[in-house]
Amino acid sequence: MAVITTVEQIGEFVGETVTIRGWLYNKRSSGKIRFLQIRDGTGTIQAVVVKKEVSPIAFAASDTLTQESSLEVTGTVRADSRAPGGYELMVRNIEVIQVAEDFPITPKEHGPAFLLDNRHLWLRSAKQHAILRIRSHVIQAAREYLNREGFILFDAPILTPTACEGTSTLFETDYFYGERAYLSQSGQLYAEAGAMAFGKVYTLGPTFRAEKSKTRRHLTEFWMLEPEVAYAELKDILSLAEQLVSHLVLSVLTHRTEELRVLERDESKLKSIVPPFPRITYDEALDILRQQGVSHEWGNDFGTAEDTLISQQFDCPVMITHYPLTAKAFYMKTAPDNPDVALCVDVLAPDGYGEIIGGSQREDDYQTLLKKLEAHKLPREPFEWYLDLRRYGTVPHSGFGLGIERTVAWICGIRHLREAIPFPRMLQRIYP
Ligand code: NSS
Repeated sequence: MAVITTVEQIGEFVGETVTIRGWLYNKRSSGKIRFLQIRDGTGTIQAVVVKKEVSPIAFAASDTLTQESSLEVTGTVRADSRAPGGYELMVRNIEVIQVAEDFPITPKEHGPAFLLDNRHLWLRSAKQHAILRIRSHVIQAAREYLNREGFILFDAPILTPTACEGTSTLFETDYFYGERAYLSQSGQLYAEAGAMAFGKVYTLGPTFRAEKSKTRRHLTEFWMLEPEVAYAELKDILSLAEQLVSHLVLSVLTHRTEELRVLERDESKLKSIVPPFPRITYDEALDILRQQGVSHEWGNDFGTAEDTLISQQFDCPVMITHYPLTAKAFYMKTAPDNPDVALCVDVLAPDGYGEIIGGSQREDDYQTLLKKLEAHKLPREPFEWYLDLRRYGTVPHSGFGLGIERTVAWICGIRHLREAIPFPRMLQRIYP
């Protein structure tokens, strides 16, 4: 019996006979040789089937194999610098598990609607595979960074009695005994309770926005990473944000080079993502827009178009602070030197990618928070527990939310968020 291994590990077995379990990605033939591209989830390798070196049954099998047929291939590992990945498998035997039906996704071009209808199969293609491996790595690197910095993972609930980010994008559902429940827009409010209990916490989970907008930057279900820190002011989370983001980029550059190559990502652009990131205020961002010939009324938040224009002016993520209070959520702390602006930050990824992080210092004074709830026409009762955090040992505290899909899309250099999550949920899509 040959050792069972993976394409990723195959370099450890040069000269030995191993078995790879996978699927046929592609094949071509030349006389008495068949070249099978086998993918096994960890990578792809070329398996060379020479007629006189395998049984007639195995050789015949290599001819019947269709795209995505499942198979186990046993062969000798050969190092070959010309082969993609650096290794080839000289086949001794082929065990066919299933000859697949005609696979709908062929190497030819398909439209996005067709690909999205077949998302469950599209996941197997090289580009999607690379993006989702980078996504997995980004999450792993984020956890690694925050754990190292002494943060505690603090899972927030998904079913909640209140809105965190305004009532216009709430998914509502029936709860028991006539109560309503809402799918969480953000774990933040709960993370604040966590920060008062543990000092430094983070939540990581799915969040929901009933966004009626049909842009390439909006999903109705997306994942957010939300660090929250007690005794931290705005300036403290600005440095946390730039340290975290540059760690994520550096980690992908170091550990996911093959995937970045598949995506043809310009790595030099990622290599220039080093702290400190430029910091500007909302007012300075307005000046940039004005220089670009765009007039934007003071008081309104920036939309996709403004974010794109501003972030095109920078090679590094830019941190925009001090937005008008009117543009932001109820929980943000007012700047001590200007009653009209919030101690908050949006981080925009460069090259027009736009917002990847939103965060702030939180209002920590009981009376002021009460007034802010009223000003935003939010009911007091479901927020009593949140007000308690200001009754029992309140301290300055701050945090932010990093959108996983926005960050992954930017690092991968892909245009649309829908490819940065295994099964995207959008205005007009909930299948598959
Ligand atoms: O609305 S945010 O700007 N901020 C919050 O939710 C805070 N409560 C986070 C916090 O302070 N703990 O969203 C944060 C990020 C934003 O920068 C995007 O990267 C991402 O979440 N985000 C989205 N990604 C995909 N689709 C949609 N619809 C979306 N909305 C926000």
